[in-house]
Amino acid sequence: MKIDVLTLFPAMFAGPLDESIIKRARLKGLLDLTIHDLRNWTHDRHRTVDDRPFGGGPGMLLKPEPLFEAVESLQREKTRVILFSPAGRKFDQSIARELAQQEDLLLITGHYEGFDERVRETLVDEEISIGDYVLTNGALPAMVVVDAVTRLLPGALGDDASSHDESFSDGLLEYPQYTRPAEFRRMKVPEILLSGNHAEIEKWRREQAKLRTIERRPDLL
Ligand code: 4GT
Repeated sequence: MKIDVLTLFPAMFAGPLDESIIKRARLKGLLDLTIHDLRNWTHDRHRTVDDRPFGGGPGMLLKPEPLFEAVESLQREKTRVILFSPAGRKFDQSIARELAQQEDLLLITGHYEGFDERVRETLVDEEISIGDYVLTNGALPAMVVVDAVTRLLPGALGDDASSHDESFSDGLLEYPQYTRPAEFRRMKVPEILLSGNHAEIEKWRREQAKLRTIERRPDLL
């Protein structure tokens, strides 16, 4: 899968996407990720990307020209163009699954107070929010989406983790898990997990997952 990111802060992306599973997916060629500096599509001496809103009011907006030129130069036949903003569709695992099916994503991250509305109207296929809170810019949301999507690409996870994900996509929270030692500071691992009875362990885990979901996230049920 190819993902292009348009940002004013390319340096923010160094680090988080160069570690662990994402790093491996890139090395394996599963993910072809390129970070682009939006200022590369400006033409003035100051590389201006923002301007004041018509009608007055506080703050600055991303002006349309660099964004249009950038998207037009980067987009290919099947590119899905995604804009990050608090006004977007709320990101979740089903959107991640849907995006993981695409060949080509172009992620636009904002800054300042937002975008010229014409960007939304004609340049963008879909607007996504990662949750109901306000951030200084869209770089972190873009990284969240790249991470969630990349781990779903076939071959990105080890076999253990991917089959686990499968069994957990029943929409429940994770059941409690333990590793050694069986007793730690007088806290004991539930007896059932040490029993070797796999049918009973499965049953216990499903029960625990349900209880936890009812208690913490009834909205998921
Ligand atoms: C929050 C989100 C987002 C921002 C979110 C344009 C000005 C948007 C700054 C940017 N805040 N972007 N995508 N919850 N802030 O997804």
